[in-house]
Amino acid sequence: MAGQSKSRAGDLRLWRNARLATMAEGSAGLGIVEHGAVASRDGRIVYAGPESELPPTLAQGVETIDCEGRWITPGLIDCHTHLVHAGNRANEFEMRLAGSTYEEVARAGGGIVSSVKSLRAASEDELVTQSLPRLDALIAEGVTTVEIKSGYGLDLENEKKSLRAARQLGEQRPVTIRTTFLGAHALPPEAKGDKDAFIDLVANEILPSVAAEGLADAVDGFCEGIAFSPEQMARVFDAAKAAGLPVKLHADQLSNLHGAELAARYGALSADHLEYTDEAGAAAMAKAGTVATILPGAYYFIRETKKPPIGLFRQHGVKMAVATDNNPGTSPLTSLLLTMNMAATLFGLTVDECLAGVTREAARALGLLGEIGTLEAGKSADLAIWDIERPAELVYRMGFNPLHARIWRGQ
Ligand code: DI6
Ligand code: FE
Repeated sequence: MAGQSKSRAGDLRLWRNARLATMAEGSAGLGIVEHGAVASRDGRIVYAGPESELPPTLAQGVETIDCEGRWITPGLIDCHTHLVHAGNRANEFEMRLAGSTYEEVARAGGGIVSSVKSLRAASEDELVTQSLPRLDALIAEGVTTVEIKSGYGLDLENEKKSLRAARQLGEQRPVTIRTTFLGAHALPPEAKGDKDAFIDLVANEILPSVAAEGLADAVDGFCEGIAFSPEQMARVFDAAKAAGLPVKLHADQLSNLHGAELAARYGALSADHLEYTDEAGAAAMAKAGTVATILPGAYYFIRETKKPPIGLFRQHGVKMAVATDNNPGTSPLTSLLLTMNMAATLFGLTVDECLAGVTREAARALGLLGEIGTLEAGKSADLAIWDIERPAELVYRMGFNPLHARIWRGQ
């Protein structure tokens, strides 16, 4: 995994006198342990459970941190961001305040394409410099893993530049970065309206080259009227499969093109947004084990009124992740805590669903459930320690950060 070299080996650490929300699968609710302890060795959890049952070998001569009754959750995971971008689109925000819709702005030459212009003009180092404050805002709230998509380069050189900048962010901060190649995000100006030719370029040239250099951990696309059709996305997914990369999809955000079913058909890790997904889509996702990534920041910011079918997801047993979708056009949001509040207030997710959505289910949406997302022996010792009385406070507040400490790979 990228950045593995940052973790230091050898040390045994113990956090005791804590309340744990282990988020372990199969345990009821949040997997709460009232008088708990977590021990880590070489950056991995070796014990998480009742302090009274801590193996004596883990309690002696180790660096011990008294948590004074604070809560420990898994480090938070933002599983859907476009965090590497240049400039901002506050001007389009003003246009929309004056009455234009997101689609109208996009069709008028603004939208994603204007961010493409800015990104192409920026160097890799400038991209890192501009993106670090956004990453730092997430980290300050206990985030230990961030997924970052490309998709503002839209040619070989600039897509690679974005993904390298994302990898660099992971070298500069104590955080795990997962990169996703989003070449099929929008049509660049030089494609002159020919979506099929551009998809050929993405599927046959850019994607294989990005994959060969190991720059992407997954492949994503934007399946939408203003972007690419399900048939076009399927060509990109076939190329991803050939390159051995898992897929995800921006699906059914502004209309129902049956993106959820397409994602499920390809065994996608996740389908994301999903405001317009219908029951057939939810059923297909459940069957395929595709996670529904809920992005309330974009829903809020573009003043969408159609809500994702949370009831159908519950009914069919679709797992739900919650993420910021941090991007300059539809979700300039860098708070995963506020995102949870939005998921609860706007979409009616429960506190337990919100917390699972930024830990266990976000890990699942990245294909990393074996590594992160719960407090269980064997996983990376990524922890967030909170100054709260009950877990609901993490969802309830708006704009307040109760993080006491953040541990990444045991440090
Ligand atoms: N859906 C979104 O909400 C973002 N990308 C996408 O496919 C928007 C990206 C942008 O407007 O810059
Ligand atoms: Fe997105």
